[in-house]
Amino acid sequence: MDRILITSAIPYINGIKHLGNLVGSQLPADLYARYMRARGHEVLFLCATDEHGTPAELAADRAGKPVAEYCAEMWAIQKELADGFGLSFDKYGRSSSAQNHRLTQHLAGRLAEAGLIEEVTENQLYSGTDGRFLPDRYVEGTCPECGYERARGDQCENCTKQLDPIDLIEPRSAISGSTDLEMRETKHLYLKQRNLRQQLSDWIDSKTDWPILTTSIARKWLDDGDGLQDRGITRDLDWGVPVMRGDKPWPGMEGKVFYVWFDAPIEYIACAKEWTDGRGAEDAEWERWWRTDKGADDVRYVQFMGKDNVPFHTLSFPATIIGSGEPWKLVDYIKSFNYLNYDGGQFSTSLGRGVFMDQALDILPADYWRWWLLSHAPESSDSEFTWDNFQASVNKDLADVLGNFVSRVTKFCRSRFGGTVPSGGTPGPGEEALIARLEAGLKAYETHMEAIEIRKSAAELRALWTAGNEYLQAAAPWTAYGKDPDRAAVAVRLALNLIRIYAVISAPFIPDASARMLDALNSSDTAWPSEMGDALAVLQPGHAIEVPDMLFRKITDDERETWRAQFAGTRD
Ligand code: B3M
Ligand code: ZN
Repeated sequence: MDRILITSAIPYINGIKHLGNLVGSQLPADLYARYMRARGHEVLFLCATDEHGTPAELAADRAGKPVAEYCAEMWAIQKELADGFGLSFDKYGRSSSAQNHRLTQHLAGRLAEAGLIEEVTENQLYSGTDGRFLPDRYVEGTCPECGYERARGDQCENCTKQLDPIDLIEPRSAISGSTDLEMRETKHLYLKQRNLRQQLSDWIDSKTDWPILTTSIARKWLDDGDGLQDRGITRDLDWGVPVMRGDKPWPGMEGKVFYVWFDAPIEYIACAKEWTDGRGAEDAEWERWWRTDKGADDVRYVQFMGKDNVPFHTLSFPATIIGSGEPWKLVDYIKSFNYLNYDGGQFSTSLGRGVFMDQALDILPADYWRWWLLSHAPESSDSEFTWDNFQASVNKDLADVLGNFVSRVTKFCRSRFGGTVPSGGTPGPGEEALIARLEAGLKAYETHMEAIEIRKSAAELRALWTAGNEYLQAAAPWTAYGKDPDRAAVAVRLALNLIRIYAVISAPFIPDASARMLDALNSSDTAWPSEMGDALAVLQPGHAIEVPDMLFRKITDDERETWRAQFAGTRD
């Protein structure tokens, strides 16, 4: 049994996430967590809301609420939606937690002691109209790297380049749109990342098994020359973690807070402490996941994120961890994702374009979305959500293949065998051929799941469902029943057991439907089918089953068109 620590990039607090956000980190992380638990490993799966920085302040402003109140409300909403999608976090924390405040201040203190912090007096954009400094997202303008016109002061969404507001061409205030910006002097702390360049470079080079998407982005910023500049880790903002050197004031830094990208990844660690503190458990319990001097050496740590987050996780956060000189666990594997597009364009939070998590659950159960999103995860390139494709996948994979199998088998069992697993007959060549196919398919599925190859995993799972259907079609127990009831009994017994196997192996993708399948079988046996022959004998003759309500319904053409129109424009 292994121990696996899994974190998903923590979503910004500012509003409900769209399906592109969901498939870019939280959902695949959940798939992996569920799979690893199902295989008997010990898993700690953490996520949280990212509550600091300009996104939170700007959104609270727009909502006309104090930012703390806004964050508390949005946390509850995001948590409820995460539950609605079946995201099985062990803890859904908050980057604004006391735990994260303390740890962020502690790590900053450690970095200062290690000589890795520099105080820099610099010029920052100041808006006379707004009467304040404009850090990060408070400024928008044209990206100096790629020319994208709506680049934000912290990063260009288009080319992923990390930016400073003063890098932007034709900068304007995101609050007022005002362009009468001036430079004013202010003092900030800089993390001397350049001192750690060689260590980071060697570390990235040692990760030969990482996805190319991850390492290519990391190497790009390391090799670019300007990729690993020292970075300002404080801001002139009200909301955030107050700048302190451990638990001591930091002279000259009064009234300033740490930069959101400094404290957000630290929440991965602090969240584990929230997890134990919330239950009154000992620190040792979370430390064995995070501190290599307390057992975390045996942990495999896997992170999930969209490609725009990769520089922060391959360079900035490791710089904090390594620079602290403390024995914190470094990530072992980073699974990153391209973007999911929406029906001929981009999902857009600011424009409200696409389907958002709350809207998705309003129209269909989570499993429909989970299946489509995961089976079309933007792994090797960007992928696109279209209503035609969504309808086709749901109707075919879920309704026609899996749902139909379950319905036919259970109904036939009820009508011909009194709703109990039939006895009699012995397996023949048809059954043997199916078992061989299932064994090979399951092996492939496991290999892909372990490698976090999500589309390939989904394709294998679908192939396993199809194999059962084809067997059933060929065995045709409804025809066999008349002349050879034992033949029919063999097929139905096998097929009922196959439903249990499907429930177990499909649960990481479609947990609700899987639970309903097990319910219908009156079984709570979730043992992984490591030995196919044994797994096909779990439900013994005489065991009573029920016919479940329809597992998956089909999406009609009318619905498809209604939804296409409904989600074409802007939200609300
Ligand atoms: N909140 C960006 C995002 O949601 C950011 C991730 C933080 S991970 C530590 O894409
Ligand atoms: Zn750009």
